Amino acid sequence: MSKGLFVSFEGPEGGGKSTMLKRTAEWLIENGKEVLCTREPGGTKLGDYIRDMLKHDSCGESPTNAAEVLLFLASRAQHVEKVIEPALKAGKIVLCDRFEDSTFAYQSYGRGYDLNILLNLNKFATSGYSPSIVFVLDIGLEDSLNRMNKRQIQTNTSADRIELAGKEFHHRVRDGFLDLQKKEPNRKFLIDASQEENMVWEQVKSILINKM
Ligand code: T5A
Repeated sequence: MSKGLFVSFEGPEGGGKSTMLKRTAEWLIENGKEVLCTREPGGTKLGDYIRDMLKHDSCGESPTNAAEVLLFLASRAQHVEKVIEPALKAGKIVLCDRFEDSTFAYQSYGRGYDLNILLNLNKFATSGYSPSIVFVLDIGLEDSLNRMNKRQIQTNTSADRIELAGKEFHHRVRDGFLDLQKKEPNRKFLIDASQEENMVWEQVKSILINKM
C-alpha cells in the first residue's frame, strides 16, 4: 500500500505521548530518516478546527456522543487523505499522536458505542490505513491527573471537555486501551508510562530498533 512507516502513540491522558513522539522524531532525524509528526484530532486545517470544537466547544455547543464520534472520524478522513497517505507514499516515517485506537478506547469503551460499528466507520474514514507500530503508553488515573495538572500549569491552560468526563469514564478508557493491546500484541506495544521519562524512552527506542 505504501513505502513509509506509520507509528502511533496511544493511551490515557498525560501518559507522555507527545513527549515520546518528540524524542522518537529527534532520534529518527539524527539517524537520517525523513519524519512527519502529526496528531489527532487535527493534522490539517479542517482537523484543527474540529479539534477546537471537540475539546473546547468552540462553536458554542457541545457535540452529542454520536456527533463526537463522527467529528473525530471526519478529522481522521481529512488527515489520512491529505497528510498521512501522501507522506507514507513518499516513504516518510509518520509519527501520529493518537489515531484510531483512541476512537475505540474513548468512544467505544468510554462512551459505550459498539466496537464493530466503530471499526467499520473507522475503516471508511481511513481507507484501511492503520499504524504498523502502536505504542500504548499506559498510566493509572492518579498519575494521569497529576501529569495533566503539571502540563496545565506549564502551558497555562485548563482541563478540556473530554478530560472533565469523570473518573469512571477514564477508567473504562484505560481498560479499553489495555484490552485492545492484548488483542494485537505483535503490533501494539504496552509500555508502563508511569516510569521515569528516560526509562520509557529506552523501551520505545528498543521496540523501534527491533521492528525497523
Ligand atoms: N480523543 C482523541 C478521542 O476521544 N477520540 C479520538 O478518536 C481521538 C483521536 C485529545 C483528546 O481527544 C480524545 C482524547 C483526548 O482527550 P490531546 O490534547 O491530544 O486531546 O490530549 P492528550 O493526547 O491526552 O495529550 P496530553 O498532552 O494530555 O498527554 P500526553 O501527550 O500523553 O502527555 P505529554 O507528553 O504532553 O506529557 C504530559 C506531562 O507529563 C510530563 C510532561 O513533561 C508533561 O508535563 N511527562 C512526564 N513526567 C514524568 N515522567 C514521565 N515519564 C513523563 N512523560 C511526560
